[in-house]
Amino acid sequence: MLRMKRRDFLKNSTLVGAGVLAADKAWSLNRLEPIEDTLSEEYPYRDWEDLYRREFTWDKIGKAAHCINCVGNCAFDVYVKDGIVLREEQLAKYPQINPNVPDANPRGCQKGSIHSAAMYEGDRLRYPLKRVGARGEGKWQRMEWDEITEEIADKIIDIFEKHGPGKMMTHTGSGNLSMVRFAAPYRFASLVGGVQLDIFTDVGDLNTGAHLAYGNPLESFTSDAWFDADYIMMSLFNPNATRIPDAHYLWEAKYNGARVVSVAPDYNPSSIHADLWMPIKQGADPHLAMSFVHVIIEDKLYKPDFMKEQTDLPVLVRLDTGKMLREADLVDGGSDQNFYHWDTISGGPVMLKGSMGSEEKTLVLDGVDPALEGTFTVEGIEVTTVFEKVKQEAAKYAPEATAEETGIAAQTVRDEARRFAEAKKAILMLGFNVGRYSNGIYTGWAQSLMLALTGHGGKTGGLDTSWIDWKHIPWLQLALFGFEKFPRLEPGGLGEFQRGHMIEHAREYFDADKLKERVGFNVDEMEEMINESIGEGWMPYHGDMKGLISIADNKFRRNKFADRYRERILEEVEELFVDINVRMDSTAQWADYLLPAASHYEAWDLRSVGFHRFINVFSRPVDPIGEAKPDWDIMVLLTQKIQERALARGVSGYQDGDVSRDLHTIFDDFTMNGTIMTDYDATNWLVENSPEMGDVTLEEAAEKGFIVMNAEGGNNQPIPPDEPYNPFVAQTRDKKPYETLTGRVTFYCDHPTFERMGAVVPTARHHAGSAASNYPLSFYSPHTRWGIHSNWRSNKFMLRLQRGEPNIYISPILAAQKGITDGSRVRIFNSAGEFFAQAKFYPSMPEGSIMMEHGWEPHQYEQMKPMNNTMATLIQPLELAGGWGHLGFKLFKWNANQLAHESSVDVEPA
Ligand SMILES: Nc1nc2c(c(=O)[nH]1)N[C@H]1C(S)=C(S)[C@@H](COP(=O)(O)OP(=O)(O)OC[C@H]3O[C@@H](n4cnc5c(=O)[nH]c(N)nc54)[C@H](O)[C@@H]3O)O[C@H]1N2
Ligand SMILES: Nc1nc2c(c(=O)[nH]1)N[C@H]1C(S)=C(S)[C@@H](COP(=O)(O)OP(=O)(O)OC[C@H]3O[C@@H](n4cnc5c(=O)[nH]c(N)nc54)[C@H](O)[C@@H]3O)O[C@H]1N2
Ligand code: SF4
Ligand SMILES: [Mo]
Repeated sequence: MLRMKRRDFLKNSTLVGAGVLAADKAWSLNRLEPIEDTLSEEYPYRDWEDLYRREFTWDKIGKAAHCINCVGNCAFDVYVKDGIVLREEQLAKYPQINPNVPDANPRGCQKGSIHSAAMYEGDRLRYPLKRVGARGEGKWQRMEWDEITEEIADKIIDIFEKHGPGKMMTHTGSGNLSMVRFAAPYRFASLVGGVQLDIFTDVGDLNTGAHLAYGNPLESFTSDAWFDADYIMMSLFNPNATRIPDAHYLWEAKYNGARVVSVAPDYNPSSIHADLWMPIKQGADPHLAMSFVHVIIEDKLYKPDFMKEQTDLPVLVRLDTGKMLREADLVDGGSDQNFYHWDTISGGPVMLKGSMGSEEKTLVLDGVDPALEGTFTVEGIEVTTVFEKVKQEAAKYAPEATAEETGIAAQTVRDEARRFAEAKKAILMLGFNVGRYSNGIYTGWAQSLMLALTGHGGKTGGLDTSWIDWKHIPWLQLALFGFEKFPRLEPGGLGEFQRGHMIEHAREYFDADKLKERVGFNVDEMEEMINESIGEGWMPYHGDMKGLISIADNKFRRNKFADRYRERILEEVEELFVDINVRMDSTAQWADYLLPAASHYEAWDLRSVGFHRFINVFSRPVDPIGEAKPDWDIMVLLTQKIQERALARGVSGYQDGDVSRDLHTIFDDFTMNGTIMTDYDATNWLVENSPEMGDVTLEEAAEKGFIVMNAEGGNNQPIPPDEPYNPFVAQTRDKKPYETLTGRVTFYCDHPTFERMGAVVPTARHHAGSAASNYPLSFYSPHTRWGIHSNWRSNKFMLRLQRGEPNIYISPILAAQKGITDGSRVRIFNSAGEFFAQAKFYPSMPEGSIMMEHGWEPHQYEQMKPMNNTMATLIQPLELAGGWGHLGFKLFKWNANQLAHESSVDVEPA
């Protein structure tokens, strides 16, 4: 009887009904009753089983990747039913470009695979909202797009009218790394002259040491080029958590015979698979690298031919002034960008080819044999070589002398230096984490020296900087308004530091004398060098703003001295703060106006950022949720309203230096006179105009899910069709000069700031850490496996794979000293701030450091007190140098990082 009745009921039940039933214990037990013979004719009809039968049905499959800053860039199939995304699955159809190299399939990670759930969670923004309470109070009113964009447009025009151009920050953060999403706000910023910070340095990802050496920090390996390396050393890098779809090439390289070494203070998820883990003391990487250099020189493991041709090591340096010998020293009106070798064949000085001052753009030595060592006299001036200077400096760093500092036994360094030097192809992998240490520039520079001495460049190895700058001219044209008008670009770390008045907090936090001893400068000297750099025009800084349009940027989560930074910025942009975002993140929370953006699966787009040659296509599998719109369309609407209102108010525009800010034509300009109105139009325009995409149509590309970039995609050199991409082959094989002052890999910098810091050649400095302030524990905060920064941090699937709330990692030994047990609540504090978290035991943690993965949203912490409140920060003055060859403000290439690991804390049970 019961069975009959239930079956009748179930027949008419809805999904919700079935859920309610499932909650009823007695009934659910019956429903799950095993059926002995599942093939029998008597098999009862059980409606709930249909859920499973229909689970793998859908209306359509679209294509997408994820547009945020994860550097993975993986093509997905997106399954849609009734306008809702049901699930996603790795596409796994990339071609194998070479039969001897493993393919790129399947690409993906656990976060991308749950986006179909996350995109419908409670923090998703669905409607345009206007603040009705105080900022941050959480009181909002829904508005129509038409009304809200009109109100914002009027406020933008007001700011122009009251303050003139240059008072609007229109910053796009790292959440928009796909082409159309990135181009939209940049194009807007170009038209209005908005301030845009460099996103690399804003987050601390720029490998400035690599730029200093190679003149290009973004010329690196595709991940498949790791496969044929026979020596790989990873430092400040945890690819098993942070390069999930690419890491397999490392471990496949190991099967292919490579030795893989991990240098990290903790036994991180990548160290566990390495042949050797070097448990370095936190922040000691420059000392370790210089001890490698020491052994390479002492044991004569270096390769003179490579050094002579590819590096500045044989360039002549004056003994009297310490400056490089320049043409201007010898010839009236001579260039200060021409330099000399001492030619052992002719026994005299020879001017270099290939330097910035030289007409002949080649590294070919052509019968010249430059001396690497010795002192010489040129027209009465005593000179020596850069290599002599390097040797003098390296002499200080015998592995026996640095062992105390690095924690690495001298014999280990000696053994590894030999293995590294003798490798056929050696790669030094530096995680982005290197840019977040004040001494990261020293690490990158010294590691470049290790490589240059041993002839590792091009196909024989080099520095892996985790990013390749592919050549996408039309993309830049779209973003930068045809190169006719530009945003007001600004160094990221420096811009935040200045605008956030962080120097006041740094002065309060750091001990001046200890800081100077550790990093080579104190806060007053740093201030002097900041002012000098801005004053000399080496780095641009645009001063206080009146309005802020923030796009895909979680600045109030990310910045250091967090709460004080936020208070300061909100005070500054009193007149207008618009946030364009997919979800209510910790920045959106404080806005005056919130404009809801389309998420990964809801807009047309393309993405090439990542280290492979595939441009993934986003085919807008579903329409945006609620009233959300693609970022491109939002900008179109905004410019339309600005144009309308400017015309109605009789405002034509403003002269901004040489550029006119034509508010009365801004919509026509933005949309190319109404031809590029939507996300689809912009995507299509890129596919049609980009030579690196070949002659594929968007329809074909969307069907397939990706475009294989052709040879045109390489900036420095063509992408080889059937080989992995190795950096600087154009230099090592084809003898094209590097984009550096001398045209060579650079190890001498006689810029005044480098001289002042005693860093004219690669050397070692400490980071600030506990020895530069009054708290005993150094603190570092790398990236988490279970989120991309703040994205997906509150997703239920991600939370249940970990402790489910903000946690620190602590050595059990330290914990015992402090009376802290695993899983207990602790307070972490210093004079900059405090926060509460769960303690998680991590036996490989050094006893003198605390680690916490960054990216939890402030509102996930107790009392909304985030980790970044305890993060004191600095600026590395070397990264502010300019007016010297390849050193000077360059977007994504040279300017100052925001540093993350300089502070120290104490911890106690809470
Ligand atoms: N899952 C996931 N993947 C991501 C991201 C994410 O948030 N989540 N973010 C992406 C982005 S934008 C970035 S920048 C990258 C960051 O990813 P990575 O470049 O890998 O950098 P981190 O995770 O910051 O730090 C890596 C490792 O550095 C080690 N380390 C810390 N201090 C030192 C030190 O002083 N010396 C040495 N030798 N090692 C040290 C730690 O062991 C840590 O595991 O990841 C990208 N990928
Ligand atoms: N202490 C410490 N701090 C750090 C680091 C560290 O290691 N330690 N690492 C630093 C690094 S390397 C990085 S990269 C930064 C990252 O920090 P953030 O720059 O803050 O990065 P996200 O959390 O990715 O923020 C991007 C925002 O974009 C939004 N978004 C996503 N997709 C879209 C879209 O399609 N359209 C729009 N309009 N918005 C979108 C998301 O809601 C998200 O909040 O953090 C830095 N901060
Ligand atoms: S989040 Fe990044 S790594 Fe993960 S699947 Fe998406 S694109 Fe790939
Ligand atoms: Mo990053």
